[in-house]
Amino acid sequence: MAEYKLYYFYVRGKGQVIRYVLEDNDVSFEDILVPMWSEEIKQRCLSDQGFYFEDVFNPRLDWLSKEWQELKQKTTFGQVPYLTGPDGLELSECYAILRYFGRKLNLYGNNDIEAAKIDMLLEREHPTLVGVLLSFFKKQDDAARIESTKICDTLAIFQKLLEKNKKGEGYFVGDRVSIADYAMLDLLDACISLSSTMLDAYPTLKAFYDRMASREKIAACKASEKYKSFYVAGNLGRK
Ligand SMILES: N[C@@H](CCC(=O)N[C@@H](CS)C(=O)NCC(=O)O)C(=O)O
Repeated sequence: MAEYKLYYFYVRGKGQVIRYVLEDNDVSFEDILVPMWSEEIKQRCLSDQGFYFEDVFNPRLDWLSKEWQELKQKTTFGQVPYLTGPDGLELSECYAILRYFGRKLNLYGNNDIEAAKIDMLLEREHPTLVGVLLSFFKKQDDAARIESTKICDTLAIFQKLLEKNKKGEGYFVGDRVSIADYAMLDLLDACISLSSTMLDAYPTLKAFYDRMASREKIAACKASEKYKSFYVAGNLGRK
């Protein structure tokens, strides 16, 4: 039996970074893919090529699938990702889950300073990811999405920070992979979904992305039918 159960929707969204960490570090887990929408809303998402709505944090109850309505009552805050594990562990908030595995799997730097730098990166990366994900819920063209998320400015800063550590040829912090690197991989995936050429202007970041994406277990995960079926965000607009 798997040690952990990770509940999330069949999208990358806020769940994929946790999946990457678990897959890449051989953690036994059951990836429970919950259908988010009722069949009617799902079809609307798919036929609209993305259902556009503002109230993503408070969707109407009757839009949700029966499975999600039921599970929602059991989760800590009525949202996913949600993790259960040994000794009655129940965790919500995706970066609390990420940090838990960071500590547990020794992916949190070699000392306090490295851990603080990892935290600093996560504190900026997470709202950036959320901004990109939310932009997919708005009916606007990609140029407006890129402009409104200020993603280009943020990527330029992330690239500079990466280059400050061992000329940008390794990881974001220290000399081994950390949860900050998985979070950056996940953010860069979302950027590529926004624009397939987005990383071309950031060669050091692009090389980092290629290194992370070609780690054996990450590459296997990305090549899987399950991963390929995932949409980037919950409005099912694009992969
Ligand atoms: N602050 C939470 C937010 C989680 C969240 O927004 N979850 C969304 C999916 S990404 C959700 O559960 N939406 C469905 C709902 O609210 O019914 C986190 O970072 O984990």
